[in-house]
Parts: sequence; structure tokens; C-alpha cells
Amino acid sequence: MLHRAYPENGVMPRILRMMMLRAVVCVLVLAAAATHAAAHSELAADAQAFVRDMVERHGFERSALERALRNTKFLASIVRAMDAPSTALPWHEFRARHITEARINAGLRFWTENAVVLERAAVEYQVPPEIMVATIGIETLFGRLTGNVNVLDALTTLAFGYPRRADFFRAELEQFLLLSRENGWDLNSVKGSFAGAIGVPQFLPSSYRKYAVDFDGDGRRDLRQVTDAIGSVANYYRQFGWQQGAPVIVPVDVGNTALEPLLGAGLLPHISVAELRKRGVLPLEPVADDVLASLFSVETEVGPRYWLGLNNFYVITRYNRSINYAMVVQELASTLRQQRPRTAGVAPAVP
Ligand SMILES: [Ca+2]
Repeated sequence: MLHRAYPENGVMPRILRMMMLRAVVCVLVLAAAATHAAAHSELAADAQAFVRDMVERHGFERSALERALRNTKFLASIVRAMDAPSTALPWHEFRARHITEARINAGLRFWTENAVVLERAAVEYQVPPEIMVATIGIETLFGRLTGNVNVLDALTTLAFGYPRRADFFRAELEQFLLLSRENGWDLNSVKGSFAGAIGVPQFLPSSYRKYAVDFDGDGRRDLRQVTDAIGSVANYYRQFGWQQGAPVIVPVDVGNTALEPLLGAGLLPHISVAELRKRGVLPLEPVADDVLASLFSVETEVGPRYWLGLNNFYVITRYNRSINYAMVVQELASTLRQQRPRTAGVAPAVP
């Protein structure tokens, strides 16, 4: 039931009517002023400081850059997405999303269609083809899902509206502006992921500038093109220290070992297999005693499973700093390697 606030005859006291009328007028005036201000608004102080920095350090034209930033849209949905990344799912759920029959079959087709380029990249960068195929498969389903978010909107939203990682995304916004200038891109025409990752291999702008290669030799580093994407992924892994032919992970039996110190020590390989054996961590596959490793766990439906992450596992986590991510790349890669002879009609190359 609604409570009546006024006398039964419905007549509002005159003084109250006057006050309400004034309040309404006041609200309308303020709203008009706000609209006016938005149309001609100054950028927020942090965005202004960013512009000054770009002008001073990189010679950008101040008014053009201010205009570009003023016209960006704040995307609240991507702030929410950043706070709930899919890589935070339990391993078995994350895995079910990514290791599918359809993705495996698409990967085998992609491998066959791009076999010559993959082989050339494998030789030049000493990274096996299945790792390139799997990475591109997990990132964008082999170039089919490269993201349709306006990258400038995404990066300005995260640079100025996501304090937790503002420094990181301001640096990426800077790299994006430089990358766009170098390539003659219209700032507003570039599409990518909600975090600003671009193209078939989903490189952030800093990685694009640093690791992308022109692998088809047309004079441009264009990550919308599959050939450049393949070479660039291989180059990325090469630069981060991929060791050709070395294992990626080794399953272990942890027995009654005190695990917290080992699990808390990070993914950078830092302890020898021999030392791990002494502590009761027993590899279930052959691995040399002097190899350095880290210990990590993933969550399965029946509890945690433990693995040693070796150098190449760490290298995959440089692409995306998530155990789940590196695990699906590794698993998809080995599945593709096993099934490749079925589609290629040839024996697999020795990695
Ligand atoms: Ca090219």
C-alpha cells in the first residue's frame, strides 16, 4: 500500500509546491550544464598527464590526441571482465572449454593448410609447429575470433578507469598509439580483445611492437595475416627461451611432501629434479636429475594434481601468465602432435 503524504483532499501545501518547482527547475538547469560540460569537457587529470607525456616523449600532437581520448567510450563491461577472468576457473572447467573435438579438428586442418609456413618457422625459430598451432587455436580459434572491441576504447577504459592495473594499461595505451602511428592505422578502426590484444595471435601492443615479425615478406608486420602471426608466435617463444626438444611438464607423485613452500615459490624453474626427489616429489616420467623445475597443481574433479613445470612451461606462461592457459596450450599441442599423422599422411617430424 502507498502511504499518502498529503491531506486527503490532494492539495499540496503551497509552500511545498513552490519548493518542488524550484527543485525541478534547478535539476533541469544542472542537467543542461552537465551535458554542455561533457561536450566540451577537459580530460581527467590523469589522462591530461598522459597526453603531456606522449607529447613530450614521443612528439604527438596535443590537440589531436586530446580529441581522440575525449571521444573514447568507457566500457564498464570490460572492467567487470577483467575482474572475473576465465583463467580463474578450476582447471577441469577451463580445460573443458578449450580442449574440444572441434578445436582439435580445426587445429589439424590449420596445420595442414599452413604446413609449409609452420615448418619454415619451426626451423627458423626452433619452436615446434604444434606449439604455434595450439597457441593460435587457444587465442582465436585459428584466427576466427580475434575480438571486436574497439582497442582504443578498451585501453583508455583500463588505463584510466581500472586503478588496479592502470600503470600496465597506460603503458599498453602508449604502445598502441606508437604502433598505430608506425603503421598508419586509424586509431578508431582497430578491433581486438577487451584487454586490447590484437590479431590472430592476440598480441598486446607492446608485444606487437617488440616481437611481431614480417614472415610473409611483404614489408609489413600484420598480425591479421596468418603467416605473420605464425612467425610472430614462434619468435615470441624463441625470445623467451624456448628449448627445442625439451619437455614442458612432468607429472609427479607428491606423497606426503610438505608442498606449500614449493607451490608458493612461483613458476620460474628454480629447483633441481634431484632436490625434488630428495623431498619426496617423484617424477612419473623420465626427466634428468639436473633439470630445473617448479612444482604446480591444477584442480581436477577429484582434487589437485601435481606437475613439474620445466623451462618450456614457464615460456608458455610468458604468453599468458596463467597455469590453466599454459596447460591447455601444452595439452592441445601434444594432442595435435599425436593426431597429425592421421591427417597429414606422413610420420611426425622429430621435434
Ligand atoms: Ca607481412
